[in-house]
Amino acid sequence: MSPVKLYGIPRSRAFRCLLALEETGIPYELVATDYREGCKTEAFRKLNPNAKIPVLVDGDLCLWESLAINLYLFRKSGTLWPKTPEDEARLFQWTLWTATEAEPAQGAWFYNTKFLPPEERDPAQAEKGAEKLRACLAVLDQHLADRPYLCGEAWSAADLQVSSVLYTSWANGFDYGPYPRAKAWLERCLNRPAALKARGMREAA
Ligand SMILES: N[C@@H](CCC(=O)N[C@@H](CS)C(=O)NCC(=O)O)C(=O)O
Repeated sequence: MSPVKLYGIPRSRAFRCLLALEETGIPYELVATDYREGCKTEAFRKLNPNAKIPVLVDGDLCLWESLAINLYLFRKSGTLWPKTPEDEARLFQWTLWTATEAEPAQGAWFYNTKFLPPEERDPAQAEKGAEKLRACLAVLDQHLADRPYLCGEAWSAADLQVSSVLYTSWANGFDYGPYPRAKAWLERCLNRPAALKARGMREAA
C-alpha cells in the first residue's frame, strides 16, 4: 500500500486524522503545512479551496474536512468500519453531533480563553461556548451511564471521532469534574497506544 499524504501539523485539527491513521495502521506521510501561511498558498488552495488544514491525498482522491477524512480512513482500513447498519448509523450520529454540537461549543470556549491573543478574546462568547459544552458533556455522561463506550462494550470509530475533538478542551483545562463518566471514557480513549503516539507528536510540537 503506498502511503497516503496528510497535509497539516499535529497542533491542529490534523491531530484527529493522525489519531485515525495511527489506529488504522494505514501507512502515511505527514506533509507539514501550517494554518497560517502554509495553507494559503496557490498550490495548497488547489487541494483545498477553503485554504484550511487538514487535507488527505490518497491517489486520485483529495479530501478535506477532518472528520470526513477519518470516515474514509475507517472504511479504507477494513478493520474500523462498523459491521452492522446500526453501528454505522451510530458512527454517523456521533460524527455529526461532534461537528455540529460539541466542536462549535468547544471552539467558542477555546478560542476566547486560550487561542486568540488576549485583546481579541470575548468573555461572553467564552461563557456561551462553555455553557453549550457543559450541555454536550452532560449528554455524553448520561449516555455512558450503562455502557463503557459510545456503541456499547467495545471501543469503536465513534469513540475516536468524539474523543479526538474533545481532546482540545480536555488538554486545555476545561472542567470535566462534573462529568466523571465522560472524563473516564475520554481518558481511556486518549490513552490507547495509538492515541499516545498521536498525542506524542502533538504535545512535543
Ligand atoms: N471543519 C474543518 C475546519 C478546518 C480548520 O479550520 N482548520 C484550521 C486549523 S485547525 C485552519 O486551517 N485554519 C486556517 C484558517 O482558518 O485560516 C475540519 O474539521 O477540517
